[in-house]
Amino acid sequence: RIARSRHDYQAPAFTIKTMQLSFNLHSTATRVTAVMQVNRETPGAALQLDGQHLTLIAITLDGRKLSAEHYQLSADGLVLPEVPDSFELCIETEIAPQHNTALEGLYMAGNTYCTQCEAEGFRRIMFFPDRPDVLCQYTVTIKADAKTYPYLLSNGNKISDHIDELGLRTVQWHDPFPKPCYLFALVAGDFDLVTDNFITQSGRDVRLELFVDKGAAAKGDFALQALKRAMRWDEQRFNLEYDLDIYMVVAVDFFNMGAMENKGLNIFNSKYVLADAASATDRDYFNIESIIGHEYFHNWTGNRVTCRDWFQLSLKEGLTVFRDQEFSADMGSATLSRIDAVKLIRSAQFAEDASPMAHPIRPEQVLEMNNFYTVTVYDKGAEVIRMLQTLLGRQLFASGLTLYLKRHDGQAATCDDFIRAMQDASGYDLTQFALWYSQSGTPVLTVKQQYDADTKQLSLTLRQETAATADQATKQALLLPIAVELLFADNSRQKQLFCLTDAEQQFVLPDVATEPVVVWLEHFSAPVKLHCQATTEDLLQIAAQASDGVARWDAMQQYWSRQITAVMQGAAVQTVITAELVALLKQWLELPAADLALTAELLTLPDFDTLAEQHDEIPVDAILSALSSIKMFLAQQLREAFLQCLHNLPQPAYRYQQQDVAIRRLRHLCLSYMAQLAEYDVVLQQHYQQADNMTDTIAVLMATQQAGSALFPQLRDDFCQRWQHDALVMDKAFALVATDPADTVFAGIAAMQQHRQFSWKNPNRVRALFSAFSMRNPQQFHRLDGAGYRLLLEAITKLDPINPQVSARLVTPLLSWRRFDKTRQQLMLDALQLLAAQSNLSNDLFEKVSRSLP
Ligand code: B3K
Ligand code: ZN
Repeated sequence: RIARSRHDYQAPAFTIKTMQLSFNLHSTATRVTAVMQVNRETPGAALQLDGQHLTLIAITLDGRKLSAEHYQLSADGLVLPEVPDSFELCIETEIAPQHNTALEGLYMAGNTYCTQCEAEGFRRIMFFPDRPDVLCQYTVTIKADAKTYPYLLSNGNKISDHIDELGLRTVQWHDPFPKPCYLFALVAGDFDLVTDNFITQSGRDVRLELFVDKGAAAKGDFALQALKRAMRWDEQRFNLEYDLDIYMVVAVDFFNMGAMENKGLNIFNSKYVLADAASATDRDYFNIESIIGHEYFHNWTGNRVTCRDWFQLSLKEGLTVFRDQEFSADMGSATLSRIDAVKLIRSAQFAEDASPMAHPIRPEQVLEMNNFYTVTVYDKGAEVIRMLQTLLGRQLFASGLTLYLKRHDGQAATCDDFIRAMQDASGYDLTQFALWYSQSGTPVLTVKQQYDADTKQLSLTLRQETAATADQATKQALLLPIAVELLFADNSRQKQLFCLTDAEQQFVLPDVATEPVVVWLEHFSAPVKLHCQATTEDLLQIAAQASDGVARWDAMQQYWSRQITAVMQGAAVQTVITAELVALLKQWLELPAADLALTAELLTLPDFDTLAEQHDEIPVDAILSALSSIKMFLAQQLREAFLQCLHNLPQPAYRYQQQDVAIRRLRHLCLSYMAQLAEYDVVLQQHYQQADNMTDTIAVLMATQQAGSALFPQLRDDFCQRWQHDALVMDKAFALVATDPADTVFAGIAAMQQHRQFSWKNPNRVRALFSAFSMRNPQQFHRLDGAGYRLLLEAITKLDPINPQVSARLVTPLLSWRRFDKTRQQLMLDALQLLAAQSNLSNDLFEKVSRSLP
């Protein structure tokens, strides 16, 4: 198995300008024909085409049929050693979509044919240079039975559609924009169609079509409205307008990830399209809006300008995540969406940086590209773009983006191209900043402040250090934008942005009348771990007064972390959670801030994963027990305050709307503490029974589950019973079973595997049961008898031959075995070694397992 290196890039030896691709659909014998105009770029080179799981039927070159001695066929492709400089190549293949359980290439999602080609799935459809820097114009013909497949879709504009006397439908599509093959898409099926239109800023009328399962039309409305908001937003914020006359979104039930930005024909996991109040939560609505936005924004950052090679993935993904985050911030609560993003970085991304899979946002070495659609490439990538905007300011940043898109329109570009455009548009020297693309690891930022009352000088000393990571031994100083707010005793405040460029630097502020409390890393201005000397009083003051809601939340996170650490080290809870703190929290609950959701966030303890990242060796049991005793203590101390707060808050009829989301968030926070106390069982039960929307229902279920309440099993069973016919809601039930911290979880998971909605072939189901268990049930996953690890091992073993992309995602928590105590290390290592010993391990799984073994 050969990994590829970023430095080995070579421009394509042949280019292909046009492609006529025809499909004669059949579940086990689909015929695919490609007619390509090929041109030589490198003298003397052989033509190499990627191809996997394909049956080759015929090849013709300039009309002459080639016999076997003219080409070499292998499991990975086709080589034609001697070809002219310019020629027409016609290839016919046969594939079996029905047997394609990897869900890459052309496959069947139930009765629907659909494709997923990114990163390297096109090679499962046709022999082709399956690399993002070969762009061509596609004309696609699809043939299928008209009755069974009323909709035959591909990219671009429909140019013909007819049905012959035998009932065979033939539809042709043409996409005028040259694109790499990873953006090709095809869908055939029967759907409910929801339509709308959008008038662009220049006055063009774009038809919007959303295809959903039969009977689900009403659940598509929110996604369609979100799409229109995204289209408007991109015009207003970045002056980017949609470029085709039609934009289609198809929701399918079998999908490896969230969605895919195929040109003009997005394919979505139905989980991120379908919603109504009864079956979707506030979180689902948020995700739908952000993913609809994300895929739409790719039309410019990804499609019009694509990546030269897959090492550049963050060029489109980091940038597009940043864009979708800005969109979400503008559509709802900027504070809440930023808090969510920061939580993800601090838990999952920091963990990845500390794992054997550590990589820079632009990876250096890849065996299986699908393994690099990571929280580092995506979310740390987005943080890097955000830092750029912070450094340049919104306006120069926008000019840089405009220049980048103009300069590279229609091209396959690199991260360096992006940085160069930003630099040229702004006049900033971004040489040091560019290190963020090549250096992995999480910098630790240590800050000190010193105030001299005589000279009125405030000195701030900043030190950065990045520890070695699995992939990189030595690290350099990065350019860190440090946003700071100074809070003075007289309630005045001052903002400042420092650029830290050295390992250690001192910034001296003159004329500072009194010593301020310093709010560091406002709005999480850089993705670092912060060490600062703030006292607990300082933290509480920041939590009460900082002007940035994220900074207020962050101060409380630091505060809670300290108290949790104290309890872990043996302090009694009642000495750590002081009467003053309880009084303050009471006050917050009695007079919640204008932003109710922020009040809820201030009272939410950091989660297990975030706390884990504060330790080199993760003290599983100590963290869990400190968390639960503090939670119980707070529930007891604030029992009336929670009840009162709950009663004081209105309970508006369900709408997904910012103020209402905030009310629900605070109500649910109260319920999560109240569930700790059996005396409130009646209140919780009532809430469950009266809930007329999924957000409230799930809140009670999660509160009782996490509290280990006796109510939980009965509510969960009721829920499963009620929703047994709805697969997407059953995913929530599967996850509720799998994240139950009780010992009975194993029996529960075993039973759920027999549920008629469960299928090993459906990634949503598998993730709902097994990712939920391994990533959100630390109590049971990390059991000292190893049962949790064994359960995951069995699932991965079963899944790998079916769907390697999903099995490789499942293995992630085991990779970090070095972070645990000796007993757990051994148990996790045993599981990994058993995996490694299996024959026919997929490349996906092999890469991760082999990187993690000693
Ligand atoms: N670009 C796709 C991800 C493809 C993942 C392939 N394993 C979705 C997105 O980021 O928008
Ligand atoms: Zn994306």
